[in-house]
Amino acid sequence: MQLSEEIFQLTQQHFGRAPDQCDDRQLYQALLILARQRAGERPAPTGERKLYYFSAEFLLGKLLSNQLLALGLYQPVKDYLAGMGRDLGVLESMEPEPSLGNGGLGRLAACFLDSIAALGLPGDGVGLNYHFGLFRQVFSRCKQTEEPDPWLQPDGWLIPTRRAFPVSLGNTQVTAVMYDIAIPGAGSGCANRLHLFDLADPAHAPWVGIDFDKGDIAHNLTSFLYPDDSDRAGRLLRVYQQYFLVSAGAQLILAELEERGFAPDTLADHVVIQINDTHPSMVIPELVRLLMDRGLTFDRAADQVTAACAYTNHTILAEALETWPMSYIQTAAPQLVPILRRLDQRAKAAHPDPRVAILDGEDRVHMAHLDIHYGFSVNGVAQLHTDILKHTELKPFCDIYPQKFSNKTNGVTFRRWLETCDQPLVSLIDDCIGPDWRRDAQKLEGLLQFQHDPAVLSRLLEVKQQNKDRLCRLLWSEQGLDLDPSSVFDVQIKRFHEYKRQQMNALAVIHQYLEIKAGRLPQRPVTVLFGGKAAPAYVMAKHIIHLILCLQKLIEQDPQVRPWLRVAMVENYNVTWAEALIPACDLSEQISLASKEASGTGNMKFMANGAVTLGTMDGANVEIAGLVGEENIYTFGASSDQVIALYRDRSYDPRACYHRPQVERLVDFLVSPELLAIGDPASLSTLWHDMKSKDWFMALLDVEDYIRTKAEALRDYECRTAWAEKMLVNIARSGYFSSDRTIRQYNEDIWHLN
Ligand code: Z2T
Repeated sequence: MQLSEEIFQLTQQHFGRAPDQCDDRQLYQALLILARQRAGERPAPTGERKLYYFSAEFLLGKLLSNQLLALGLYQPVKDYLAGMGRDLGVLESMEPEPSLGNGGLGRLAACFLDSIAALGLPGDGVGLNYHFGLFRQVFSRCKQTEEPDPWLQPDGWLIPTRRAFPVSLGNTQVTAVMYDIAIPGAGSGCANRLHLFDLADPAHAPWVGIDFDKGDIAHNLTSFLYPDDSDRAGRLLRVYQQYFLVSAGAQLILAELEERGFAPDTLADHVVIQINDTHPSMVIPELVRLLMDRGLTFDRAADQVTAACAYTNHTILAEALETWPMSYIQTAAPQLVPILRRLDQRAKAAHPDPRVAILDGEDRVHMAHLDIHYGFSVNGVAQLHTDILKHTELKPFCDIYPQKFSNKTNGVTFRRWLETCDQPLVSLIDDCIGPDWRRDAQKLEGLLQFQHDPAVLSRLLEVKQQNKDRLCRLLWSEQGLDLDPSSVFDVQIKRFHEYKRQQMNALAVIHQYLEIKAGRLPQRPVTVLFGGKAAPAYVMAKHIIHLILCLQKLIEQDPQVRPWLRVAMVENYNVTWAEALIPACDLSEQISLASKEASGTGNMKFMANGAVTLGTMDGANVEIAGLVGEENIYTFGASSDQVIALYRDRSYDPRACYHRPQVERLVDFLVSPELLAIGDPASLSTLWHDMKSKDWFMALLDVEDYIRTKAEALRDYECRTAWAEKMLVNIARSGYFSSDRTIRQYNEDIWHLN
């Protein structure tokens, strides 16, 4: 059937009217149903082995464009709508964004599902159907407040299934029911599934703030996503959630294994489980338990599970490493306790070194240790991160199991992060090198032959300007911010965390402010854009947000500074905002303390959209620098080796850095009369004290080099042709960071599917 006919039938059937009589919501709904049907009908990829990607988070973002693109319907639908004077972008704004993740880890899982399907590999996601996604951020009196995010719609993307599994949680029996989201692969003709488990008939409790542990488990189990990024929520409900996820997921694996006609003791031949950080690590003891129920001995069960499970580490931050008191597991999943004790004893018998113990002297379970002993693969997410794991953080394990360790540098799906979010740039790329880069992002290197082509370079600058104009219109209509599209857009968007050092960027803003006050004007106005959420309980991160919102207000009120410097913090930063912000960015801020950002993935998205990076030699920035060369990136700051030595020797001295004259006046501005008149004195002075005396993530160590390097970048920006060359080289070299490449590597080295 013709596309237009099919849409006509759908709107007739659901709304009793022709498409051109439908409002935006009805038309959106018709397209959703069309995509859901088409994707649902696609066959699964075939193969003897199947991947299950276990993750507590899948940060999908809006799905309509993405699904249409994978189904080959994106351009046809756009053309069809254009013929009616309608716009896909407008329809998609009807869609609530499924924010079932915190940040990088959850978004990585979503990019991976997209690539696994596009490569035609048999692999499904396994996660939880949170009824409330990550909280909605609202600013009130220059502070973050949190509101619930009910994202579920009556007739949305979820496909109910007949699968249901019993799960015993402590002394209550509950039923896990399974919902699916179809994940069609672009160009592969098949579709995988994201399985989201939920409680059957929960009587859902209303929003009760952030204290999820109050109230009873059966009501709250799949209500909320824990809002912690690179941080651990040591809460009992989290253990319940994790166990519910892995028990249902493990039962699904064994049911499908049986349906495929394979015996339980061949698990490892037919199944590979990728464990996305330690949140789903209890799948290991749960599978051992279920295999023993099916007649395997403990040792054979443990061997099968070890040969089927692979673990990805996403951070070296100590506060993020999960260790659960055995008493919590005793409460939430007592059936796992004897299994965990036996797994621990078996590991201790082979490896008595207490540094590699699963159970420590305080009867806490070290989840990462469990994964490393009882998995066949351990990977980091960027080369530097993997090196630090092997040589520092996990060295004792690497000495025992050197062959288990490998690097898999993260990647992002270019279908979302270039093809659908930056259409002006896509047209330019297509005009230069044709469409083949869609299949193989490395082909973007073909752009290098235009590095000195004035026509291409000036078109590239025009594309960036168009994207900045579009962002300005959006920020004006959605948030009442009126920005200057001719200013330089300097963008830092990511979760608020001290190690990511938004506070250091704020100090650079203060520097620029004081320069303007002193009559030293920049060559061109600068707009410093921020976006990101702080975990509700992360007090210091909230102080940093407060500082930025105060600076924004201060400058808005200052007619001397406002024409030259603006600060704009986007409210409720999410995937949808990222899709508008990234194409509009000139300077990409990636300024984490070296060694602390495992990889970063925003850095890759910015690069692909023609932003130039201002960053430390941390995470994947190191690989970006290697690909583009030093003339096409601005790096600064202490190296990871230096930082690691400073921590090891406890020799970082924030007071000494503070007393450098240029630094002291920036830090002291936090408690200046101007700022105290705007903000909360208690919040600002707490941050001021912390910066001077603790500064755990060493913002004052790098701040001078940072300010100097940013000034250099802004000077270079004025030579527009030279800057456009940098943009072009960044786009051309970004193909390495396609998640299609990452997934090929996972498959070749770890999964061995097909
Ligand atoms: C997260 O987003 C990341 C690490 C975590 O460690 C937890 C969460 Cl929710 C437990 C991020 C890293 O911070 C980032 O560097 C990395 O790019 C991303 O995971 C994906 O690997």
